[in-house]
Amino acid sequence: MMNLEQLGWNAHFDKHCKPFRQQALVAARVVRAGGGFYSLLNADGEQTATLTGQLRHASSADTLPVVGDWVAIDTPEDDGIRIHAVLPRQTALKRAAVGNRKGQAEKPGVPQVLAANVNTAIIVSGLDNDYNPRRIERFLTLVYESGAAPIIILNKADLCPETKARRTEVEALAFGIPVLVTCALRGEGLDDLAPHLQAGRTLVLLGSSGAGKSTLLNRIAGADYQRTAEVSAAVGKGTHTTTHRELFPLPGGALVIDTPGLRELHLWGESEEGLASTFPEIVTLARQCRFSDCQHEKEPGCAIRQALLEEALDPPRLESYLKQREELVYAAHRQGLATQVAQKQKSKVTQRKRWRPGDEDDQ
Ligand SMILES: Nc1nc2c(ncn2[C@@H]2O[C@H](COP(=O)(O)OP(=O)(O)OP(=O)(O)O)[C@@H](O)[C@H]2O)c(=O)[nH]1
Ligand SMILES: [Mg+2]
Ligand SMILES: [Zn+2]
Repeated sequence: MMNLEQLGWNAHFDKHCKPFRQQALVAARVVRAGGGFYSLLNADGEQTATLTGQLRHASSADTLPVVGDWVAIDTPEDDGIRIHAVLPRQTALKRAAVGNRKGQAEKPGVPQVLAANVNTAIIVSGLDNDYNPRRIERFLTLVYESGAAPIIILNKADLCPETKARRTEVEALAFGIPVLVTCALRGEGLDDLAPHLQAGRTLVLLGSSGAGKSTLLNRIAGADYQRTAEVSAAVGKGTHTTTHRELFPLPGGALVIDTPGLRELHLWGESEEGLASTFPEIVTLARQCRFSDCQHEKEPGCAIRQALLEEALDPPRLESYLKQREELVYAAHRQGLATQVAQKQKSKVTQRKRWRPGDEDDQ
């Protein structure tokens, strides 16, 4: 049986759980969510719970429980265990929501929370056709914005004749965060992960389908926790083998969340801090522009355009920065609209078909 500390519990959650303890509620961690049901772990083992009507109706999609969340639950009664509240998150990985399967319009301004309370996010990139530095930069912004610490894993070293060059290229955009080159299939290159796998630490595996996330999980765990499958030879892409996010307590004590490869990653952010962390050299340059609101287009005294001329800055890197910034500005705009819509709707009592927890997976 695991105690709460082994599941990642700490003083932050303890403090925020106090009012719930007074209502005789106890804490548990969400390990899986889907179809309105939540699998939870605490000292009593694994249990399944649903939301109280109050929580379901009061919450928007981004405040409902997700994998990694700590929740306050009641004791089982005839209708099972119910989740009364989500404890404030220490970190949250969010992306702009994509339209759901039924093709319904996306809800403006509500991000999708991929996972919560993650200490370390492992960005996995295959060194085969999957390799794409621009995509790594997108994941970096997502992770920085979440508050978790990123690590980059370049996997499938066995399939790449130029691992050294690619490592150097990725190190240049990583600005000191760890870059590991691994072969998950043979279990090579994973030693440097050990310091991040301490007991009670939560990690998440992010990356495209087929990059080898589940293979890495199985390697680190030392057992086959997750199914893995060949990358399609025809299109060189993964087949979306993992279909839902799930948290696995490993024998060594760390907690690892495996995720399905994301088809689309549209950025979401409440600030530009994540962006600034991913592109520190561009932020530094921009501070040297003559005008503080320089758009780096035609203004005189633009340090960024000067750096391009001097080949001190790679054009694709700047493009990547500008594209991410545009997405973040758009997300902020939608968030503003959503706030207006929410205020208008408050007066109406519309209970039409609701978003259901679990509808959010890519599969
Ligand atoms: N050659 C080689 N193949 C690998 C390596 N790591 C994983 N693979 C293979 O790549 C394929 C995809 O691996 P998965 O672990 O299922 O990929 P995933 O990232 O979990 O994919 P999704 O669950 O679809 O998101 C499998 O056939 C693995 O055996 C590696 O280091 N080298
Ligand atoms: Mg997988
Ligand atoms: Zn400029």
